[in-house]
Amino acid sequence: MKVAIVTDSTAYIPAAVREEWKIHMVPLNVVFGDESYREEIDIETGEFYNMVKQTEELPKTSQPAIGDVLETYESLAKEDYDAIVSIHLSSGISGTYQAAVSAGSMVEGINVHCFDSEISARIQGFYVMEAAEMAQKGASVEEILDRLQEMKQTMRAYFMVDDLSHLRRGGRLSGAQAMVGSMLQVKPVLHFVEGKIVPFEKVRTRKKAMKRIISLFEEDAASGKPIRAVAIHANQEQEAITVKEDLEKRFDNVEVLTSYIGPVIGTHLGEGSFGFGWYVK
Ligand code: MYR
Repeated sequence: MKVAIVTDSTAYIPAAVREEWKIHMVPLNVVFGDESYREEIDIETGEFYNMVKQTEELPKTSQPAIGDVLETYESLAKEDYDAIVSIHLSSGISGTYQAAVSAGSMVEGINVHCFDSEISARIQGFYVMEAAEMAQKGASVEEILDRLQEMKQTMRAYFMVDDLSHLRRGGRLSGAQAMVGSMLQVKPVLHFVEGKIVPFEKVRTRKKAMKRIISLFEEDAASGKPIRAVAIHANQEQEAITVKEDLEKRFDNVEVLTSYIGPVIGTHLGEGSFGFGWYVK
């Protein structure tokens, strides 16, 4: 069986890796005024953070048009694929997954199976890479979807933002409306519950929030189980590298990648945010 793997730009899998693993990508858009940029195609991450510093009007984001997703599926239907597995950022924060489901119901000649990662960024990318590796080995759709569900059982992620106003402005912070005013003064540790972003714990400083996130990981790492993790930065690469090196030195059962928060997720989190995600391999 030949299964095509599709994802969206917010998995932040670099172009060279996508090419090597035949991962097809549908971009979300970041919009500055009247200009719309397709993430990972028209705009680089570094360029995005510079633009945010230089413009007064803050950017907005938009999901891919159903027509664009459909075009991707139609071109795969014309190739020799038997089915498509399409993996997307959480349906609780974006309409992208729903757009994929709609496009999947319209395309002719191929079945599309959409997977809601209930997360985003390179943590979503963990699912994409696993699916791509399995697809290259000839796994069936059922085998791939079963494995993705299995991964979800141990997948954990926490993140912090330097300035909560971005998340509040974009309306992506749930379950904390009464707390939001007071939380603007703190650096809350956030996480996803049922696909939505909710506060996990209130912490006073950025340093303490980072420490708390890492301590949550250390609890799992201490089990000795083989763990794959990712440290995700928003324009502060050295911080992610330092976290990776420190953890890999201390835990020999742990592999830590580093990745970035690109324009679309960066619009909602802001520069200086930091995320950490992991699963038991
Ligand atoms: C859209 O316009 O459809 C895109 C909306 C994206 C919302 C992003 C909200 C923040 C996600 C944080 C992920 C953190 C992972 C460590």
